[in-house]
Amino acid sequence: MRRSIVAGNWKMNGNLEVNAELIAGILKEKSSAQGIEVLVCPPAIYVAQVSGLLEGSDIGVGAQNASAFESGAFTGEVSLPMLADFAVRYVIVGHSERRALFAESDGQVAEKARAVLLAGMTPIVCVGETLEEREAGGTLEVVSRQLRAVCDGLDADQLAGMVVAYEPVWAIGTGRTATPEQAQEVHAALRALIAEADGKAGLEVRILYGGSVNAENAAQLFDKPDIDGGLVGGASLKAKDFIAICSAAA
Ligand code: G2H
Repeated sequence: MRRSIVAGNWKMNGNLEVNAELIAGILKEKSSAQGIEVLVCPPAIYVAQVSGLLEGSDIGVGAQNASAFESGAFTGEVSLPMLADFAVRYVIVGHSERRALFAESDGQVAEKARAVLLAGMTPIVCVGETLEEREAGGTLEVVSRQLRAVCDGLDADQLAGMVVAYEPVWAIGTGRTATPEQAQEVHAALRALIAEADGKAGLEVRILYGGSVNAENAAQLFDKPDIDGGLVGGASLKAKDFIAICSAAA
């Protein structure tokens, strides 16, 4: 039995006041979403604030990105040990916005995922195809290439311990969601790819769907056998919507 996860990816949104209100709202409503893992991923500068606000709760804190290097001359970067100081346990790696806007390659994403695992944290590895790639029939080839780059060289425990997020680029922030069937097809293929390397890891690894998940479409998506929760952007910025999505995964 895989435990579902719902992770809120705040992207570059929020401020001290808005974050405090959002966390208060989430904590107030959280009792309706039991039995799943819930986490929020604020911008790096607010990780300390949010971590403090969530202290003593069962909601985790994740980072949206991190350096693969431990320390040194990397201006502007945030390291994993720094994030660990603030109780961060999850790190999103390879989000399509990082790949497209900050030119992160499959190789860099793989290095980051490995560094997160070695730091004893959980990487949420994002994969997904563009609209052009989908229309050319290349979806499974693209996501398999992206995931294989990360999986190469990982042992069975590491494969089982990471989290994968399938986020079709054409569905991100567009209001256009993959149908549950489209998502399930890709999730099943991603699970099969991990199962090829290790059967048990294939069964255990959790695969989230991301891309315009909202309170209305979440239940149908999470109902699919290979969808173990969601990585939620826009809808994670409203406590009621976020908790409704969490409840749909519970
Ligand atoms: C996809 C998702 C969160 P949204 O990027 O990672 O964002 O739910 O706004 O499409």
